[in-house]
Amino acid sequence: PFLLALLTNPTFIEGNCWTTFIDDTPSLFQMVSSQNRASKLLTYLADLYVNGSSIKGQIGFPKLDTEALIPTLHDPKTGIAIDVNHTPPPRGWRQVLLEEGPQEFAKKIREYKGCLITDTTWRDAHQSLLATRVRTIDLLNIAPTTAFALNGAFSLECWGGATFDVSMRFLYEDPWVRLRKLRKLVPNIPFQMLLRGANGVAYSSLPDNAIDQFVKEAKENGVDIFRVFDALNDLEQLKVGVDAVKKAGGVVEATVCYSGDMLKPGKKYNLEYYLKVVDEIVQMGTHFLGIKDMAGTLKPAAARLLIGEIRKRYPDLPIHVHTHDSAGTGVASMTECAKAGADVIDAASNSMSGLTSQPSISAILASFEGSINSGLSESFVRELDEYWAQMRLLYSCFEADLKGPDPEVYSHEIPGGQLTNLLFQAQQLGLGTKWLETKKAYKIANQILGDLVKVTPTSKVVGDLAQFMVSNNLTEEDINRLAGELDFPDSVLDFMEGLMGTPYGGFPEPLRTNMLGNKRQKLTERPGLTLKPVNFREVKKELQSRYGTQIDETDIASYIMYPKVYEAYRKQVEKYGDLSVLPTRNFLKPAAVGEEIVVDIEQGKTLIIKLLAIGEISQKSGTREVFFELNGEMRSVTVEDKT
Ligand code: 3PY
Ligand code: ZN
Repeated sequence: PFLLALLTNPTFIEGNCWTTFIDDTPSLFQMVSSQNRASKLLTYLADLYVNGSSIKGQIGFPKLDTEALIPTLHDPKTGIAIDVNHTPPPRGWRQVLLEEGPQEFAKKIREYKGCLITDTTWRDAHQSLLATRVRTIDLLNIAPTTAFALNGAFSLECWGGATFDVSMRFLYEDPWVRLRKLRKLVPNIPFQMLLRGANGVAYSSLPDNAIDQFVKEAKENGVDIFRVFDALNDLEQLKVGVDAVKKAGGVVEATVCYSGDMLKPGKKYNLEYYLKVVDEIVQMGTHFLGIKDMAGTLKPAAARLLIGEIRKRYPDLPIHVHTHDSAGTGVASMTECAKAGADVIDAASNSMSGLTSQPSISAILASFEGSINSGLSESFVRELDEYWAQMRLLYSCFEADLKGPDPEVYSHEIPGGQLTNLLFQAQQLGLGTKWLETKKAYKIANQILGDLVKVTPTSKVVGDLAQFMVSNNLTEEDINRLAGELDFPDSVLDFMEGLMGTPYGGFPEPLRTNMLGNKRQKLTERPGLTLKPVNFREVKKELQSRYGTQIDETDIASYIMYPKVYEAYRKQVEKYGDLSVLPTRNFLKPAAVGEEIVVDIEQGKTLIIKLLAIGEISQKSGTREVFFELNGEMRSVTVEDKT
């Protein structure tokens, strides 16, 4: 391709060539690189046509068969349309944060007369409803409109949690690029991420310096507010994350995870327990207190009591509450929180709300009406949601297909994100008919493990044990009796070893001793104290030797968090190039012969691709040649037919 670029260059053709021509004509290299990119993209499209989608979890195709329309916002007072692409977004809370720093920002939020909203649509809502599959391109397309419509929001939760590994693992995208690009388009609303304390965004603890480096990069690339939690409310583990955010200069939202219904008699996690954890978090030092109701089991009466008691104890402490609408009580509970003194609550765009996601923003605004200010415009929220209604159709092939609220959540306590995931896995494993059994087993597995606070990664431990019990037909008695013989899932052994910290009330014994046998040790202190610190220089050298010199700090962070996932992601990029530019319909659904696909591979550079024909399978190599028209020129690529 380089030779072709050289031979077709007008200056070269005219013979006006000088000795440094190649060095002085960088466009030659750009041309080669864009031709390479185009070839890789064609390889993906050909592969998709011949072999079908390889995106894990996809069932069927998007129900949206057209390009999504970007809604127009209208000034609520004048009714005049706003040109969001040519008007800078108004000042928001991020300006307060940037100008006055985290401490003053927190103080101003506490002083705000009302209760502000965090919109979770870009993270937890699609994590909970659409298997975290929403792609960067679809967030970027709506980002300028969002910057206007949600200008008064406390934050946009847009990063962390499962979005980090899913984007590399299943969408072949770099999560850091997503963050940077969104940041450019939304300068006015604070960005919020979910950090799993000493586990970073992974499933068990990492060395402390890995958490520090990750958080520093997250802050530098655009995250403002860090909701830091530990899945066991283990404060030593939580502190690792909190300290990392403090060092990076971010806004700390140290969080207590709320598990089950605290008003149930005999509950291990009761009001007294939560107040004690809150006291310790306050001692640790935080800008905001997060309350994380990951399963949606915080009923309105409990919400009133819990937030009311914390407010009485700490009148100046800003409180931010997160919930899921799994049982259908999200709006009522969040309204109670606001009335009891919460400063911020979480909600999602209407079409991305309800069920295992967060409650709907419009429903919250309606229930606040007349008594609580939210800082948001109801008409903007509805206009913005026109986009998400289309996205729900575009990503229909990842719907878990839950039909309604699950009041049983008060009993099984499965977190929102996991509920849809487990249902989906149960279906995939052929346990679909055993879904009810899985839920029952989850409850039993939780009891076997000593009644844990269940959220990533401990919810995965309980879920894995539950699935293990269902697929092997094991009872509680079997688990206890055969603990030394059974081949338990790794996550269960990791938990028992102590790699996720220490549960409140200690580990279940003698089960722990019997399960670990002499296969694994028992950690007696937090994992970070014994894990070997990362040698970043070594990691960088290693990655550069494999992938070239363009490796930067964010690549290093991704690799440390998920080494295997990062390697697989790089392989995909090597084969297909940057797929994040491909419209989602064309990413998930094979093009029809004659269909035109328009791809903006970079600003001002558009590829117009048309699938022309598919060749016969070669009996010798098992491959097919696929013919395209690319910006008017014929191109073909050969791919293996795996069908
Ligand atoms: C995550 O850790 O990804 C969660 O969403 C926990 O609720
Ligand atoms: Zn959540």
